[in-house]
Amino acid sequence: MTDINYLFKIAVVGDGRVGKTSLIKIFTQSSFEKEYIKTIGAQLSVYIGEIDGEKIKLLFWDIAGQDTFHFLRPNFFKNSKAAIIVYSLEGNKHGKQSFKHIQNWQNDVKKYCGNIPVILFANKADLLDESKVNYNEIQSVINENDFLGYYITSAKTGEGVIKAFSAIIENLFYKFRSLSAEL
Ligand code: G3D
Ligand code: MG
Repeated sequence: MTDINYLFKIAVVGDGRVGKTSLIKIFTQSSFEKEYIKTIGAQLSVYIGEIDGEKIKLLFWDIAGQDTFHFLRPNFFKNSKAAIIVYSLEGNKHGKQSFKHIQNWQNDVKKYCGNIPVILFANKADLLDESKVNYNEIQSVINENDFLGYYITSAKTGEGVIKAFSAIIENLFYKFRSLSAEL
């Protein structure tokens, strides 16, 4: 633990069943489900990696249930340095709803975390023909909310997953490294 140079908490939000837990699992290969799900309705996964020779540790917090979660939001979001909003590209009602709800999730992030970097994952790409992806629609949500960007991912095939997580991690790392250089 003592050799960790940077420690960041990242909140992962989005509607139920859009693939949050599956995506995190691919990236971190680890999770500590049980005790946290029982106590605060969220799952913690840990990732340890290295950028430019510096060791970083990431704590991904991912909502487990949707209903009881309401009361626990402040704790869930507390001290998050970045957020990932996930929605599903599925063409069915569930997918469309999850896109509409991006704004609600972003409102929560703003309310509890202020102006932290947010990135959007458009997941379940394997269920939608690429020609059917409405890039303009995604881009307007990105622009309206000042998100860092979006990544098309599939937790099933692994497409885009590492690249998407790396984007948010690098953003945090370079931001905090330059902050600590100023001290
Ligand atoms: P959540 O954590 O956001 O609630 P989960 O979502 O990660 O639990 O995923 C919900 C379901 O969607 C799971 O199905 C999971 O396997 C599936 N899933 C997640 N990501 C993808 C993806 O990119 N493509 C496809 N096709 N399915 C995905 P099951 O049936 O295993 O419960
Ligand atoms: Mg989950």
